[in-house]
Amino acid sequence: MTPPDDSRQGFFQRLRAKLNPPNSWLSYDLGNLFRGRKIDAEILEELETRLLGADVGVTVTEELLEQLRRQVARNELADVEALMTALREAITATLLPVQQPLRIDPAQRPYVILVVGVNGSGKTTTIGKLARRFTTEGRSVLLAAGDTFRAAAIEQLGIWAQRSGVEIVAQQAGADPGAVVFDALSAARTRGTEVLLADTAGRLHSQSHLMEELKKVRRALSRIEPTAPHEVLLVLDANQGQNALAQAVQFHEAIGVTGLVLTKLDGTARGGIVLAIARRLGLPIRFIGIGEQAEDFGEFDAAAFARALVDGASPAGAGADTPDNRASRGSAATAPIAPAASAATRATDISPAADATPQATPARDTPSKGSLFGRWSRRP
Ligand SMILES: Nc1nc2c(ncn2[C@@H]2O[C@H](COP(=O)(O)OP(=O)(O)OP(=O)(O)O)[C@@H](O)[C@H]2O)c(=O)[nH]1
Ligand SMILES: [Mg+2]
Repeated sequence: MTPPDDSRQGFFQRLRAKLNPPNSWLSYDLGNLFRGRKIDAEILEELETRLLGADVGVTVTEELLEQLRRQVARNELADVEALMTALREAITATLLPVQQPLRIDPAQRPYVILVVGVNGSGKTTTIGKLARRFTTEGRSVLLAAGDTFRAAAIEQLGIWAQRSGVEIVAQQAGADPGAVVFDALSAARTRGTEVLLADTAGRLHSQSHLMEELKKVRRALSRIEPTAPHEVLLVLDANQGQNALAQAVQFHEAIGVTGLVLTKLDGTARGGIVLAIARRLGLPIRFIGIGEQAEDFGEFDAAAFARALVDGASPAGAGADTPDNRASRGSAATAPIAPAASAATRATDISPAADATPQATPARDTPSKGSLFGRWSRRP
């Protein structure tokens, strides 16, 4: 297994390489094509198209464009480079309010984190990554196998538990998830565990009976500890674009979300959805996932994210990948990255260990991305 990359710098370099590979969809060629030109309507229009294509959404795109137009009118932006800097700053400003890291309150022991989301969004993987993160920080961790529905879910969580040397509380498949988390919280209390991470089965936000079940899980926790869960972490797959936004709205309405994790930002052309989510919901974005391994995970940082989005990978960033990293991610450091496995195509029943190589799936983003690039490359 690759050792965890706890260097913050290393994570952000990989974020740049993965979120927005060298031929980035947002700023690709913008500098070269319009080099030396004054900012005009055509350039702004192209930028608008790209922002919308990246799922930034109409509202935020208009806000960003309006601000840039005002700066152009004030003659503050001399060239495309200045425009890119201004865009980066405007994106950072949009994201800053939701840059609120998760802080484990030592007064709450165990600090209970309930992890929810639709099928395949990355809940169990996120729990594995969090378990690694917390144990690396020296905290004691217990996992609750609250997904009693999907075949092999308990085993999958068990493998992650093993990797971090933490224990897991589980019952047989089909058991009442409320009973599992109840037992797990009791055990964590008895043992004096610092963090309890509770997995749940994936469910569609539109399935009201399953949302009711989630409320029951929540109530089971608060029967033991009225303040629990202390964090309800909603895991969203960034590839889902605007649909992730709809999920967030409905999960939040149903059970009250306190933090978000955006996964699969590696290789998605829809990273702009982070802006739409930030602006629309204002919920703290705690972490982002940029791959399947434990180290492909980090705290959300508004400025770093904006830089990754606008600048893409610098040669230094791509070069920072170790041979190990490159091996485990295919040709990530040298070639555009294939879109992450989607819920529909992933092999649900294989363990994360067997699952380490990102799966290339038919690129549902490719047509628009391709045509955008095609349009660019045809220009003089
Ligand atoms: N590329 C990439 N893959 C990820 C990321 N996070 C999770 N995955 C993969 O996405 C797939 C689904 O992850 P899970 O953690 O099983 O998702 P889940 O939400 O627990 O799924 P259900 O329990 O079925 O609802 C697995 O193949 C993971 O390895 C990420 O940040 N990037
Ligand atoms: Mg799961």
